[in-house]
Amino acid sequence: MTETRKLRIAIIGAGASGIMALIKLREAGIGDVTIYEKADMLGGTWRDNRYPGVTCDVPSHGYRYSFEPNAEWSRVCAPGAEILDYLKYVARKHDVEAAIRYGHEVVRADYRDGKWQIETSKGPQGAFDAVITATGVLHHPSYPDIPGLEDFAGEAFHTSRWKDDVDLKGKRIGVIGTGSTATQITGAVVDEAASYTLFQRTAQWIAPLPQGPIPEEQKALFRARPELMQSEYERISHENNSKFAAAIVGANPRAYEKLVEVCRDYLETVRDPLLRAKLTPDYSVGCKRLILSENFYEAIQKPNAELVTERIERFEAGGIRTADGRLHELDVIVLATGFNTHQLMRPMEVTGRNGKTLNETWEKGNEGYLAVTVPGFPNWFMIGGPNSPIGNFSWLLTAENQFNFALKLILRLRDGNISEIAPKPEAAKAFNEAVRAKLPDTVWATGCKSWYIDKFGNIASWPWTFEKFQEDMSEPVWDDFEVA
Ligand code: N01
Repeated sequence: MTETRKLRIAIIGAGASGIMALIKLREAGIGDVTIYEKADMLGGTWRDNRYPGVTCDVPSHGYRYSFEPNAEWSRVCAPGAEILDYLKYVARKHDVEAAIRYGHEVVRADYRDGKWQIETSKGPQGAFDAVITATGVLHHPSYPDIPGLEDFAGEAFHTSRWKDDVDLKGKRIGVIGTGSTATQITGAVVDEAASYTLFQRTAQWIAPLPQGPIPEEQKALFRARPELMQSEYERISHENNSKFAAAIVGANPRAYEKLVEVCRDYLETVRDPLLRAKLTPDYSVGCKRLILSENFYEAIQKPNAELVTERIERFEAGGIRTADGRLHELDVIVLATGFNTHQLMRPMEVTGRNGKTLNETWEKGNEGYLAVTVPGFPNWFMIGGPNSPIGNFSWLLTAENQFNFALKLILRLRDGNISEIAPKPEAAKAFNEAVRAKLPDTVWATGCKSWYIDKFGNIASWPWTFEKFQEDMSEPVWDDFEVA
């Protein structure tokens, strides 16, 4: 006879994915859920990244939970603070805060006797039937391996550790890096700086981003006719998934050609041929995550701005010394040097069945099964696990798809007379072989250094179309799982 068990579930992380997971678990009738969050506020990446100019580069009406439309977005692409407010609003509406334990960093998770024993920075938290990790991908700041930072006499900080008390007005500002973060900062601060120096190691492809305020009439229309807002959500998701995502994995060559053309045309708007040459990448469009910007080229052409491509040798008390011997005198240094993307939920110590740790399992690169589960780690479900679709499209949509897949497995635990479920090692092996076989078709494998590929050559992202991802997430292949 089938019995319904009362499950106790831990979610790790109160960012966009963790909030969504809690809401959906409750909807499914699973109420004994705790979210452990190491910070003292929810919001994840949108809490941590509050640098000037922080904006989502996915259009606002496509960057929201499927179940929480929002007619009030102020701009075509929402500023980070507005997304954080949206997450807070959704959390309030669904009474999420009551389930969050702030200031609890999960340090250990041990699978013993069919349960996960969770320990946080505040001590043991007891046994859980299942764990959902919602710890984000772009989370651990990466600091440059350049000597002398401690010698610098001014202010220096990473973009995700922004110092709000540092006034940038009239300062000599240096920014290291030319990723999405640095380009957004450039547009936002160049005008108030006495001088603005951008240190570029690798040029980036940039596509122009349609931006601007959403007119009041459109907001009113969306309030009055939510079905139109829904169509807009579906249109943006479709555009991103069938065109952009497909172009990157080699499934839509026409969309890819168009993307290349748009980027080249945008680069042509740089007037000075020398500067244009410096800004011209020597690899394929999309190999590194594409940058979308409304104003980067315009900003870097301002008279007080300089693009430095000489290699940085070291930091000194007065600024940054480049390999040509020049000292770039600075008051503030911003490290827009990205994130350790392959670390995922670690340094948390996770020990699965038979005492094998996640660190041991992932010694030669992160691998799972369909990005959500890992063999040997029963009842452990990842939102944002290895090979999740990560790119220029809505993370919220990816997270919801992954959670819906995990929920089907969790419901089996609840209703299926079983106490553990994990992917079969051979199923995971086949999945990872397929990932490796598909990688050469993608633009990420065309020869560039990017955070998509780890030091072993493994791809962190999903190498197929987003449609295939949605299809794979729609129903588990039950034969690929072992149960106890
Ligand atoms: O980081 P990055 P990011 N010396 O890793 C350079 C998301 N995001 O924070 O290319 C000199 O892209 C490095 O140079 P190189 C988005 O997914 C989203 O900008 O390695 N330079 C590179 O230029 C994005 O992809 C939004 O040669 C050094 C830069 O630092 C991801 O976050 C907005 C260096 C790092 O670029 C990360 O973006 C912002 C060194 N030692 C971010 N070390 C949205 O709009 C590193 N660099 C949604």
